Amino acid sequence: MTASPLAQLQEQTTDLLATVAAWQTLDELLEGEVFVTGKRSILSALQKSLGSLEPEARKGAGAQLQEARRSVEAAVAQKRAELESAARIVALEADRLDLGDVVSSAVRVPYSHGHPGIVAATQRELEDVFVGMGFRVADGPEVETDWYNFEALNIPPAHPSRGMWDTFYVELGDPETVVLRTHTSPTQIHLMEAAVASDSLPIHSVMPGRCYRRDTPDARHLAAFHQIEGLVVDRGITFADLAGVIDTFTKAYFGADMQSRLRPAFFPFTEPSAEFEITCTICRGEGCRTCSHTGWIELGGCGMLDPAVLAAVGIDGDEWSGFAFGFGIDRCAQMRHQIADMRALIENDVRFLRQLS
Ligand code: FA5
Repeated sequence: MTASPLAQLQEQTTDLLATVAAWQTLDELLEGEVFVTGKRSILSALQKSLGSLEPEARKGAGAQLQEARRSVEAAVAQKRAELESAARIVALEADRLDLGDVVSSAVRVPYSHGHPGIVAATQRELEDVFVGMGFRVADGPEVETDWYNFEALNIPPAHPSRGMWDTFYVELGDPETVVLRTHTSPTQIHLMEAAVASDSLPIHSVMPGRCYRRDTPDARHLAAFHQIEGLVVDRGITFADLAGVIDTFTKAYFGADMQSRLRPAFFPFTEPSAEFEITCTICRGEGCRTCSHTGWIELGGCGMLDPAVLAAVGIDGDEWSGFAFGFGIDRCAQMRHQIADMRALIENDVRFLRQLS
């Protein structure tokens, strides 16, 4: 009697199940499947060998073999599900988009700290220079009545000199005309009134601040710009004191080799008056578009206080005299940093701002 081909089915099935349990990847499963349950498997070979058995024995052996195949196929199906799920997790992990990584490694945005704007920084430097020369720093309102901006400065209504300042009006007439100050000179009036009221003359002060004019912006003008006003009221003050202050300031701020000059001019609130110019730093005096090819840049106006202004605030012009000046702060920044076009100061182009940080 021949031995049954299924004599070792139990061990063979255990081996097949161990093989399936050892697969670690889907590739191993796909490669090994054909040897475990496919045509080249021991199970298929046993199936074929059943033909040699007696019909009665074949029936029982067939049922045994069927059972063994079911258990191995179930183990393969479970292994496939496990490995597919693990592969999905690995793929998802690989595809995960970490936005933190993108920002820090791919884009590399540099962090930069802010810094004071060039005009604010210039204002501080100017204040420092004047404080070093014995001046105090004061300020005044940007919205002024017609009285402070014009009348107290010896500019009566409808006076032709009002054309020197193209004004933004906030309110017209009744009860008072209110304007955005066109210059820092009205602060002179506030300071002198306060000194008279508190009996605290003399005055040696500078007053920086923002001014507004209906000027069309160009290489040297903005509609909102900054001035620094200077005011000295004391006994025995002369034009030589004014010229000395301006010369000292020029050398201290722009450098000892810088040229400056005073040219006769007219302002209703000073007499005599002058315009204060320095060599254009863009072309070093050669002439360029910024200085309208003159080689000089006007920084401001100045002069001895007009007796009419002293009288308007109740200061005795026989006892006290004084001078005043007013410079453009943006103009100083422009000349100090050789900025050809003043509009660059307000365009907020970060490439320009970084150069001046
Ligand atoms: C005045 O404003 C007088 N208040 C100056 C003064 C003060 C004279 C005290 C006498 C005594 P002016 O209009 O020239 O003057 O302006 C003075 C300076 O302000 C100019 O030289 C320029 O540097 C600056 N400035 C004037 N307008 C503008 C503008 N639109 N944009 C930028 N800077 C300006």
